[in-house]
Amino acid sequence: MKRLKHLILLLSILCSVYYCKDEPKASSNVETNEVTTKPNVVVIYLDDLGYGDLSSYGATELQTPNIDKLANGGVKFTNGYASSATCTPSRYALLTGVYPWRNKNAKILPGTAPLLISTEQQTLPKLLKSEGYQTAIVGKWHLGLGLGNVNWNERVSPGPNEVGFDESYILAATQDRVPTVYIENGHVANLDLNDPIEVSYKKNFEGEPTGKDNPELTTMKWHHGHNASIVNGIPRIGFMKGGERAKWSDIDMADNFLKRAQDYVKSHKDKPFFLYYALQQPHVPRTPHPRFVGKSGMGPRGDVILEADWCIGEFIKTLEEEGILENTLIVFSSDNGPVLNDGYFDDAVEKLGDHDPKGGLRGGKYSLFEAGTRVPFITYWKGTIEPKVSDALVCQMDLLASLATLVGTSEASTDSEDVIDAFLGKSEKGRDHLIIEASAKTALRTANWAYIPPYKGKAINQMVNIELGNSEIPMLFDLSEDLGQQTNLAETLPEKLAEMQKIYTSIRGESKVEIKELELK
Ligand code: NG6
Ligand code: CA
Repeated sequence: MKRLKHLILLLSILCSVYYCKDEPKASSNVETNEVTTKPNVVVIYLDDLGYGDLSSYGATELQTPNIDKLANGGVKFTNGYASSATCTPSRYALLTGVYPWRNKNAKILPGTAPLLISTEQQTLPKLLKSEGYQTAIVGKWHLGLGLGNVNWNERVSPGPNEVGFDESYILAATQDRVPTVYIENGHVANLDLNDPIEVSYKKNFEGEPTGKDNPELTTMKWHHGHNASIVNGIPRIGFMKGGERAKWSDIDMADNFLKRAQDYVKSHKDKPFFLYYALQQPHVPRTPHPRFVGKSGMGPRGDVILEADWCIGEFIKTLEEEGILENTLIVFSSDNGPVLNDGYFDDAVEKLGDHDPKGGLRGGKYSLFEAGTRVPFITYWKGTIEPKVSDALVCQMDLLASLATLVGTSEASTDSEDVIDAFLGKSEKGRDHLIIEASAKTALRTANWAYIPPYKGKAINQMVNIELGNSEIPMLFDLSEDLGQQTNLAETLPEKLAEMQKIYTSIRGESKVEIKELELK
């Protein structure tokens, strides 16, 4: 009998060894014997993509098959949020897990702003690095660089490499702001030191043409703002001189970032990595590569969305070819909601046709209404996440605490909430509430309700033609019945209003927000 037991034990050991050997490994960096796995993590982040801009989120006039594959093969969130209705604060929250309104400087930054994240602060890349990850950013940064008065001809620091990224290849601020050069690990890429770069947001450099004074030199026309230095025929925000060799080519930007992201994956696949792939589309200036020009029939805004979709398809192909798609958690989202005319005449309004970038929501970029912050939000992990649509309330800020749990550690010192089960599609439970932000003004979102406190200021910003969410009276909306926020229930439901105000004040405090008009100039 004892012998038989031994034989069975031996057989089962042999079997399991054989099984392990033959089972296809998802990737060389999977540690099969660990309870917590350490998948690669890729955050694919678009700039100004609206809730309704993808065919998987209801668009009928634009087809985005590659992003749709993620949405339909992973968790497609319907209540997924950027923390803010503009770029810098959303990216701050994404990387630090901290509400941007806690940092008074977390607003749209000029290209010369100092680094917004303290080098002492916890960040997503730092956290993953401490768990053995390699970390990198490719794409848009817009979180400031240096300590002020940056000399762009020396190493610019602190920057991404000082807050957790081992490697960085970035555009400093936005595609419409100077300096219009790539920065690699703190150094302006391809800079000729005999032609040094100077940058100013205060005054022009003598003899340099501007969009305002030299319209004959521009190929893209400015509508509001964007009338300072001209680079590649496009007038920008801010003044810049020199650095001719280092200037980027706008039409090649998407291909360039894609190649960098692909090369990173290829050269780092043997150990877990975190890659923040921050595409520049469909922010202005919209400069599709000639391959995509005219493809959407919607002008450059539609064309660059198709371009971004193609890039993402190519990027995923690389993960597949390198054999690591099944060991990579992909998070897809956008930093804020959509805008059509954001400062250039580029046919975004004229050629929109029946497309609704807001997907039925109210407002848009810069707005406290839903379209400002509710964005496409997808988690995809082939073979691990089951496809589903989730209504859980989640925010990009929650990645910090959630990924901490995923990789076997914890992070409780920030505003980030652990909703990893929602991200993995195992639970419908997200956050109970979320404070959203637009130009330092804040509002509250709970599972079905939106509360916007009264704010002074214009109801509509005429330049961008977007309702900002300013109103003299409080606003309360039942989103389960009224997604488009058409019926203000503040007066009819005083108890609900009081309940929402109480939650809001408990998080936000009584302090009055300083009311400033949008920095659109
Ligand atoms: C605004 C710009 C807008 C865009 C935005 C930042 C003007 C008139 N408008 O100030 O074009 O650059 O800043 O967008 O200059 S974000 O997505 O990076 O937040
Ligand atoms: Ca943005």
